[in-house]
Amino acid sequence: MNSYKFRRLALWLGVAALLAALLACATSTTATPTIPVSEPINTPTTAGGDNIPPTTVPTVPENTQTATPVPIVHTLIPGEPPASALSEITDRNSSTLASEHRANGGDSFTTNLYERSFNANTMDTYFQDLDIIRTRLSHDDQWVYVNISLVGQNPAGGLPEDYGIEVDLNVDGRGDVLLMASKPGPKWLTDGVRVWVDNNHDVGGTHPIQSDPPASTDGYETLIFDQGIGSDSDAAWARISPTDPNSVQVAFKRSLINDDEKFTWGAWAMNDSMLNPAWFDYNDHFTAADAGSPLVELTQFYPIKALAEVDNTCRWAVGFTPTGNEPGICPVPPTPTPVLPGTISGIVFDNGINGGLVFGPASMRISGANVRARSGGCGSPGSVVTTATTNASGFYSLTVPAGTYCVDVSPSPRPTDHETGPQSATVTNGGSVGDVNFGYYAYLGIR
Ligand SMILES: [Ca+2]
Ligand SMILES: [Ca+2]
Ligand SMILES: [Ca+2]
Ligand SMILES: [Ca+2]
Repeated sequence: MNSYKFRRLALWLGVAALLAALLACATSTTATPTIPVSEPINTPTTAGGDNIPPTTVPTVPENTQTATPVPIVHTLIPGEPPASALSEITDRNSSTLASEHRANGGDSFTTNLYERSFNANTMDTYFQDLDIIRTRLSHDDQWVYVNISLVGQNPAGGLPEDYGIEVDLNVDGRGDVLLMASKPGPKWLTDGVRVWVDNNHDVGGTHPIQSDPPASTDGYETLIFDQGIGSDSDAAWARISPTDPNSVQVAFKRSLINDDEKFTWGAWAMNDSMLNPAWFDYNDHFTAADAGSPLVELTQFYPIKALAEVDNTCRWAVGFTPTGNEPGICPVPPTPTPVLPGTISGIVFDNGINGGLVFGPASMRISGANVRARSGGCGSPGSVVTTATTNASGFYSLTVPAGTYCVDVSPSPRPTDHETGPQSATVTNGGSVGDVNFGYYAYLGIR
């Protein structure tokens, strides 16, 4: 081998070695962490019309300076929501009046409540996949699950709109966390799921829930979770319910709301064009005239205009019983007064000969006497409600619901010629009437 050939061989060997080293280097820097997941994550799905590209974290491997997208790795995927709900909300179904181009109630612009599953201005297109009828929230140790049921799927199939919830952690009416999922697919995915918070506490403007436009606020200004990108890549997910094609399910980690156990929440469904976190509350961003109304009786505002293709629910409580005064809370049904038993009590006694009918220290107590309460006053008593037998101290106690009763001792325990007659007693709910005593004595003397 002459020196030229030797130099060329050496050059080729050097280039080959360099290439091998570069290859080894690139392979090692693009290896993804090997935390196992039980199913494919963050792959685009064709079901439900999902056209969201896979979420990637751009990284630049050392030495190569070539951007290699690395799929987000998930370590924890939501499971199945617990069977029992902690909190449920029903919402108006507007399909019944959709042919009349109007909502079935349930819309109150002034209090941030919308029932607008229609197109703007004409309201001649009704969107059943934007019409919430029921929502339920449950949680386990790790996750909060919300199921949002719509009237039906999109005519083209699936639920290709934006669905989510708003959480008011301190129950002041000012929403604190907004989670929205766009075009959920059949499996739990973080794709399309975003979470915003309101760090400067101006959602709802001066008066949360109440309308006070024009808004000079930024609403939910901070995006803390963007389709798997955030401090916790597993924080929030969505899917179409595997058991109900008309329901969207969202799941988020309880840590996302600081493991708060007392809050209010409500659900939203809207067209993507209407979702703007800076617009919360929508009745601050729009004026009533601009927004319009889906209620034909509000002739000044009907039909819906700028604020269209939106449905939401009133809010309900988790972890406490609402009083009805919480801002945005659903109507609280009046609590029926609990029915509490009351009592009528007294002593049955014998005052001997000429002893009168007043109970005193010398009275002899009669045990085993049968005391009864009949319904109504003694003017015209009704049937026997309850009876009691006097104890060794002559004492009796009748347990009765609130009402007026005629109380007497029957049969008479003493064959005497003087006795206390039947007595009327009125008992309030849970109240007690005492000293309804019955005495006996025999009269001896000149009549
Ligand atoms: Ca509805
Ligand atoms: Ca709040
Ligand atoms: Ca407001
Ligand atoms: Ca804000």
